[in-house]
Amino acid sequence: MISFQIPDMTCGHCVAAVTKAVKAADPAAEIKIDLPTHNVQVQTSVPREVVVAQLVDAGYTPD
Ligand SMILES: [Cu+2]
Repeated sequence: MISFQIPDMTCGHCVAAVTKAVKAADPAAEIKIDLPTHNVQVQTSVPREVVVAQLVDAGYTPD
């Protein structure tokens, strides 16, 4: 399980974009997003930096 804070994820569109980015890194990933706290939890077998790279590509700044 890896976890990110994404402060610039602020609405439903962002949730969809973040989900899509994570799925691009790992189509089998399980994603839990809590929008009010900007927290994203990902159950995946790919390295954290691979997921981060996709999120950055999508225009977000995961922490
Ligand atoms: Cu948004």
